[in-house]
Amino acid sequence: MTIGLEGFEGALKDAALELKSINRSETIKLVSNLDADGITAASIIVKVLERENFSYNLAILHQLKENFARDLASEDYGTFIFCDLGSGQLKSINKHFRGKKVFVLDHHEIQGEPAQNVTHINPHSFGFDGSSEVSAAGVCFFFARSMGEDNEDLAHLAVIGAIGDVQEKNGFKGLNRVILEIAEKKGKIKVERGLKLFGLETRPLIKLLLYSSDLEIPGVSNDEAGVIVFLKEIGVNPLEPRNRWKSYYDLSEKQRKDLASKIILKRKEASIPYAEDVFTNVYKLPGEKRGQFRDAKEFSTLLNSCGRMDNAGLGIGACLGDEKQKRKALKGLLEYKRTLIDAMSWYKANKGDPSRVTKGKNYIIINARSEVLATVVGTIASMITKNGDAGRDTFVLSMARNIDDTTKVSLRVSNNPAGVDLKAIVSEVTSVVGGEAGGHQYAAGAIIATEREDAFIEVAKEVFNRHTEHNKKKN
Ligand SMILES: [Mn+2]
Repeated sequence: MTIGLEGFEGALKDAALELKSINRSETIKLVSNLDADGITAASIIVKVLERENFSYNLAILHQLKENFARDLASEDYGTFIFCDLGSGQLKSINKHFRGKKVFVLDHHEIQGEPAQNVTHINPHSFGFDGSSEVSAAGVCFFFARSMGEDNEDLAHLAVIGAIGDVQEKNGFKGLNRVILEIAEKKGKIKVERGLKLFGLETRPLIKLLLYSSDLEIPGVSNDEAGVIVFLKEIGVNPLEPRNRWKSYYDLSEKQRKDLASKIILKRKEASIPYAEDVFTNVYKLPGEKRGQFRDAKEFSTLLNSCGRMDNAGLGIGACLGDEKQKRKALKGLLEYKRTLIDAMSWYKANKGDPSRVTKGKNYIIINARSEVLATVVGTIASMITKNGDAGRDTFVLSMARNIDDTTKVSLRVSNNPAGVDLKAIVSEVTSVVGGEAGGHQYAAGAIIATEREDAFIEVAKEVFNRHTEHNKKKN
């Protein structure tokens, strides 16, 4: 295999020829992951299959566990395409999909070797880092492009997917940058600079400033009264004349500039390092009206909510521009937000109960059992890393049960300290207590047997404690 772009493109070309050679009377089974990257990846492939006149059937999974692979293989399809999963499960794919044609388009770490009938496209094979420079949607985009140049109009979906997998860090690198350039060239994405706050399109200004822990505005972030005072200081009424809450884009350009310079001033007064570092890239979809779908970051959040609410199909419809599905997806987002609010209320009500929430020096461990939806425990852990409950560099481990005697475990850490690898930590714990680990450096998780919950917590505590020891030595 040739390393680098040449090798990658060569392999993509071969894979494209292979797909094109399949009989159009066959129905192809498409299997993807339920997060924003998986949904955008699937959307790209759906569009390609439609353009190539294939019929397809879609399945969305959390994770390609061995028994899912076995069940899928028993379905009556001759060709399978896996997106955003599969590279870590080559062994079970080889075993169960003998005699079937399989495509794996993934960016996770590779475990094992593909069998003869498995066309495996993964950037790691060509020297690219799949965790930071291309997502599964990106891999699918490059594949789509080698199927036909007209598919370049799907580039924005790969940008949204990469954002969903946290590969955007004040810009993109590597293959993601190539994708962004194509998206810009095609008029599908326009890059602007905006305040480093989430929800510029849709959040009321008050909430935008209140939940601004990524930006740190002294006296304003996490301080409701502080937000009101601050808005008064800069002469902004948070309400519109029609009594609707104003969002960032309701402000005039002058007001927006004013807001930014006042934020910088507050940060300078509090001697925050890099006080002027308040802007970030905003990726706008120029074809969209103001709102959830115009900002790639907010779009990706919406897709995540579709996946977590068991509505990935709506997300795919939204990606492909179906207005009705977009409206439904927005409704689903409201429902998702309510689910999160309920889950956070559960956490607040139970955080004093040591049988449910354990706090250590550098960790918070939450076992919600069946009291919180398993698909949102990861998001809850992320929220707790930001809501002030977790100090600096604090691990937040959360777990909740699935319906099949398994438990979903999620791990996050506040401030994302360099040198901490959550995927490695989860893998270490599962190697002792069993279960299947997955994820990335700053967002990892596992599926374990429910009866192993306590064992998992005990081993995780040991690993977290070792991290404090390590930090003490370092300082
Ligand atoms: Mn992914």
